[in-house]
Amino acid sequence: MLLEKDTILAHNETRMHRHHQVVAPFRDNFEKFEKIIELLTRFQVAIPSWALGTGGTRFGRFPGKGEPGSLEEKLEDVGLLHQLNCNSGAISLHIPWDIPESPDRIRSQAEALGIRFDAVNSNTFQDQADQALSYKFGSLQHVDKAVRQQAIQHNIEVIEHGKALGSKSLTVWLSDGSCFPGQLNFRKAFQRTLEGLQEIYASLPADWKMFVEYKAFEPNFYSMSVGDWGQSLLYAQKLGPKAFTLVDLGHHLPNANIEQIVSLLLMEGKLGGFHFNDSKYGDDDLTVGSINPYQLFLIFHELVEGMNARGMHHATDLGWMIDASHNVKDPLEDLLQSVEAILIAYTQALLVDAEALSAAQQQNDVALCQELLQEAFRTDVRPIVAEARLRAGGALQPLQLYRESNVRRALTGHRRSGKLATGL
Ligand code: LRH
Ligand code: MN
Ligand code: MN
Repeated sequence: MLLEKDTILAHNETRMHRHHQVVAPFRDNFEKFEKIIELLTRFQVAIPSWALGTGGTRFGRFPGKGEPGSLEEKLEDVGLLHQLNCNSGAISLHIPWDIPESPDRIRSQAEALGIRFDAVNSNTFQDQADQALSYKFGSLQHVDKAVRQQAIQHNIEVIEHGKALGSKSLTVWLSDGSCFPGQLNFRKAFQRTLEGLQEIYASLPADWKMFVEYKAFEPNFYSMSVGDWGQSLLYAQKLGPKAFTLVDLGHHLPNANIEQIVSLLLMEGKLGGFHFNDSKYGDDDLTVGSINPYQLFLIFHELVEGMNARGMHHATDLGWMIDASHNVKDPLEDLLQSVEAILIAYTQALLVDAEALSAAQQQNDVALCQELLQEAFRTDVRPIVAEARLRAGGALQPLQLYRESNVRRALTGHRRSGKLATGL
């Protein structure tokens, strides 16, 4: 469901006076302001298809109403988000949850909505109904070659689906690992996994990237075969130039210094992309910026510093995606909040006086270093983010407009199922 253009215009009109007041101080530094607006307009954050419905935990799921039941409906929802904020112009699909019946039709629907297909994700962490062999004891690490072959074949099929839609990357997240000491020979598990990844890598088209996502624990609780950035980097280095490490913010042990990880991966040219979310305890998959916005800012500071140092394009040289789950909020509201949090952190990072910071570092002026970072972090940049949206044709206040327009009620009226096709 898309909104009428006039609805957005009317919404903006009623807020325009106030907006001009709050954005005015930022216009003083005209050049910097315009540069930031341009960067924000280009910055697109992909929405994962599986975040469009209510998630749940292993204890239960409380589905909301009007959630998408088909790939077409998932695209519709991303189209609406993108219409509201002009920064959600991509969707990331998960196979087999999102196998398109007609790739051409899906492609033209996406095109009409201004949405491109981000990374395609494989799934060897669940057994599917028509599957010959089980992944209970792993997929690419499995001791049985036939299971490994099945997982390799699945990933190759995922690449084929991605090709048909115009995706340019494959994300592999493996739940492989062990639950108890002694269950697994770590070295052999690594080698088997590497061999499998190598076969998949060999099937990648020339202009594709492969993202190796790591996770410290869960569903395996003693070891994970891609458990941290070191292991992911090892795989990526051994695989070749098209392989990169993917950082999911929720996949670290508590208090990990993610910004330092980001900086070093960038330095090595091996950072591929992000799964944004927030967490307090583990892989909580909470709304981006809801728990630790300072950490998010520090990560973006390293991204901006490192990407500028390497001459990289902020918008296109890394994969940007949300990977969150919504148990108690309307998923679309939650996603609007997440995208906003990402843009705020990005804008704050763009405000950091990089030259002054570098000089202060050189002088070991620790207090000034902190001042410079916090000066940017404590700036309320929401007017800048809103101005970028306004110029792109979006809403000054996307979440408010979503609510005022009673979108969820309308969707509930014409969608039958409340069950997201994820099999979860
Ligand atoms: C599991 C997970 C992971 C993947 C996604 C498909 O932790 O959330 O982050 O990217 O499932
Ligand atoms: Mn993830
Ligand atoms: Mn996760």
